[in-house]
Amino acid sequence: MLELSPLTRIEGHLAIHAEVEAVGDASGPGAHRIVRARCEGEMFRGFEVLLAGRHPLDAPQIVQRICGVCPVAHGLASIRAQESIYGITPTANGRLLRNLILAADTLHSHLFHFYQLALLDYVDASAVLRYAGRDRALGALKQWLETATAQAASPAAVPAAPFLPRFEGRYADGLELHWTLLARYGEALAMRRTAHAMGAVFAARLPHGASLVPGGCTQTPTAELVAQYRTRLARLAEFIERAYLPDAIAVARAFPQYWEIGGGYGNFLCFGDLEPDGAIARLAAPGVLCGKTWAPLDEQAIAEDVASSWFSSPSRLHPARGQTKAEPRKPGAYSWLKAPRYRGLPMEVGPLARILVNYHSPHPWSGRQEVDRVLASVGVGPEKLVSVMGRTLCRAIEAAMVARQAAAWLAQVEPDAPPARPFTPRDGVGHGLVEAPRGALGHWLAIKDGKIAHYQCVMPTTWNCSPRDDAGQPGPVEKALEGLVVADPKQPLEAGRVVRSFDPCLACAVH
Ligand code: NFE
Ligand code: MG
Repeated sequence: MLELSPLTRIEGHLAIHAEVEAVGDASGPGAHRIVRARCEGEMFRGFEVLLAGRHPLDAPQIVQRICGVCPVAHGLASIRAQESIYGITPTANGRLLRNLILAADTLHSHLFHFYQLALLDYVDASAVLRYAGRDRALGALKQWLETATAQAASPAAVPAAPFLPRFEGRYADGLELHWTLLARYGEALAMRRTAHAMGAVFAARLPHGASLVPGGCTQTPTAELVAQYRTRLARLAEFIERAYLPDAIAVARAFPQYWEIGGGYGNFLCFGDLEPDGAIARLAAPGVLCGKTWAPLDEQAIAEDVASSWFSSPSRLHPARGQTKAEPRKPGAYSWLKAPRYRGLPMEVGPLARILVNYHSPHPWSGRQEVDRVLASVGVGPEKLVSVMGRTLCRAIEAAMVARQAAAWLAQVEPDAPPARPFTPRDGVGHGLVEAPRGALGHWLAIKDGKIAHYQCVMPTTWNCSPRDDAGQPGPVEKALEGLVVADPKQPLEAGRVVRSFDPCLACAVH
């Protein structure tokens, strides 16, 4: 057995259990291959249950508490669901301000994933110790690492996070990468703070914004606020171009074998990042991609299976009819995640899905050249993107695109023009689809007698980390782990790289 439990450096509580078989000496004396993997979401939260009976206008605030990393996406999904019921659309300013708040949230999330969560799968903090003294700027980091190492070596000591302990295994060769990237760990934290401050210019506060409402946004965009956002965005854009994108390319160059690893099904789903509006460009349009076959999105084709999930509610329901009845003793179940499927198929969602769906779409897409340019600089073609490195690099490419698009949206904001339009709440059924940092997110809502009668969410990580469905098909992460060779199942560094390339958030996934 191979166990990653708990899997650290993700959000929420995830355990990976995998059956392995020995593969012989060609891949190393202790090497094993994963035959079958299980992705286990270990916690139940119950947001869908607690929303029932509440006032719909409370929902955007409550659902933002599902997560501290992607709250804006939840707030927007809830608001769009209500707008579809109230028969309203946001004002032009409202739409732009909401895009700008979501852009800030996406940038903080992508930076956080690369520098604080995934990076330590590739760089080795102990390399800095071995070559101590070469760079004065790293003096404080070195001193901290030495203390941490001494503590970790003592049996009584608490292991020192975040750099130690870590799995033994093959990290990047050569010192420069470790050196540069570890030094950026702290700088990226400051950038993440800048992204939050940028979103808060129009959201009043973040992570959980206070200004998102049906009809737009409550914050009137004065010229001064626009300037405040612009200053922070310039700082972030500079960091992404100088550090994030080049660093992601450097990791891709250092680990070329990960273009071949962790692909999974090759099925991708994208909800599209904005409501359609002729005047406002969108970054990613909706669509579905299976292999190289693109198709338009059909929201009615979504259903959630629960054969392997701790729920006694019926299986294969569309979320507009979905139910959440927890059954922790259900035989055969192994996860608190349901298994969302699209026409019965497991689908991957996230930055890679957004980019591939749009790259292969029959409609023109402005990001295509950028993707080709970055891939040419690494020397691989788009067919290699369905891999661990593809996910990692697409997240960085997307961050650069989001920063540029945010500048374009900011330029369209009309200072002092109305950020929202009035509306009258009414009963009905609706849904709101959003592209959250981790992928396609949907909220389905019914309002009766002025109260929430039905609320179902299908989260990005629920798609990616789903367990086996009613037909026995593994979820996308489970599939991506199948066939993976690990040098030592007791130090499953390679499996961590595969799972973290999806940037899982189990807090969202179990909601
Ligand atoms: Ni908790 Fe989230 C994003 C959403 S993941 S981070 O992005 O929705 O399921
Ligand atoms: Mg749900």
